[in-house]
Amino acid sequence: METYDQGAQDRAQRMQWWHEARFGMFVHWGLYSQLGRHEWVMNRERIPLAEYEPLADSWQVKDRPAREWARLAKAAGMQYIVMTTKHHEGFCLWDTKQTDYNAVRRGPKRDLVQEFVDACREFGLKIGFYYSLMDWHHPDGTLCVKDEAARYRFLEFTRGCVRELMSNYGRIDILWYDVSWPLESPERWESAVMNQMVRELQPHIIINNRSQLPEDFGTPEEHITAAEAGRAWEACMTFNGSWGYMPYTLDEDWHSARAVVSMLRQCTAGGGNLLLNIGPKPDGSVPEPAIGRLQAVGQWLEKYGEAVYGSVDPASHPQLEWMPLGQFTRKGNAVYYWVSRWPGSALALGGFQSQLVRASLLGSNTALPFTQEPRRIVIQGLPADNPDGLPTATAVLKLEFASEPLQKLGAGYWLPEEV
Ligand code: FHN
Repeated sequence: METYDQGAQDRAQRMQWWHEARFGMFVHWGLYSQLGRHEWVMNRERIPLAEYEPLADSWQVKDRPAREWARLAKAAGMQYIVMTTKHHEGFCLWDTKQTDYNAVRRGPKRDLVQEFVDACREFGLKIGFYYSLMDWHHPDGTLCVKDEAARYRFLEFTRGCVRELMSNYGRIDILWYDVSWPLESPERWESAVMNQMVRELQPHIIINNRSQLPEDFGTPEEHITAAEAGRAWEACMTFNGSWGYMPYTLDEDWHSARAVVSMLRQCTAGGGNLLLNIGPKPDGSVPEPAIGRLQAVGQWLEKYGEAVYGSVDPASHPQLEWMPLGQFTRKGNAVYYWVSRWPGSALALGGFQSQLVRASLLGSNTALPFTQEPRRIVIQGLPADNPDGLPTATAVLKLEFASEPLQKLGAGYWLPEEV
């Protein structure tokens, strides 16, 4: 059955900023952060509700930690933040009338969503709300799958929560649904009705695919896989294997700044976005391993961001080949070669059939001397050492061609079709 796509008409216009933003911060923060054993701890350890609920009163939060996240996101070159307003545990971080199990009535005695929104606006970041449809705390959260009255009550609760989030905090840019267990179809969730309400309340909003409707973008998780041409997508990735705070990790468990740059290249090359997660400590502080890494990524983006931000073209069409010293992204007739293994003062690229007009190192606008034969470009005048130092050690060359760049390198050598 063809699903009515209510956001189709103005999707390109609504999503232009999001595509050009490329890079966002994901924040998983809730009662589970106090236990430090992953955000699924309640489920995986089958913690009795009587033992888990008191976490709502013991949760102590420092003064406005969201300003720390926003400042770091800005420094990292991130353009938007998506924060958990309610995760599977069912605890609401905002001033909701749907349940007393919330951060204003219990523990922090503050509207943590309001603080998050204020911080994003202070630092000029777009605002995303994560909302878990699955709810382990609500009495109808499981019953809804086999009891029609329970499903009605649970959908009233769900729509009530989403309506509050879309009505009480000003302009919200992204709605990031998650885990639509246990109802098995968008019809049973009545997702189209709910998302129509969302779009009426927030006409410019961008909605992900996890209310069981495709909506505006796909969400590959913990892997970077480009969607089919024309479909927006955002890879969401943990920093250390856990979305929620997890102190039981080694430094080696955290993706390096160099790995994050590589993720950015994969996302950019496929025309997608990267949503990289931090799991703040219970008081809201950012785990130390994330801070240095994100600052290094931000310094890299200050120098090489031209290859990442803005409108990009898939590096897979027309064909650009895999190369041993680096990998490509593309904007029209310009190709960006992200060199992660520096060759020294000269660099050769085989197989380009388009006329190279200019070669330069991003970060210095100096044209580099080059030669181009039918199958081979050699760029000279490069620094002996990688101009991008540790920890990212990934410099970017910009190659401007006279026409759409086309590279062809068969498995053979000097084959006729390469001439
Ligand atoms: O179960 C959740 C998980 O805890 C986390 O929130 C991720 C983030 O995309 N989503 C679900 C797993 O797909």
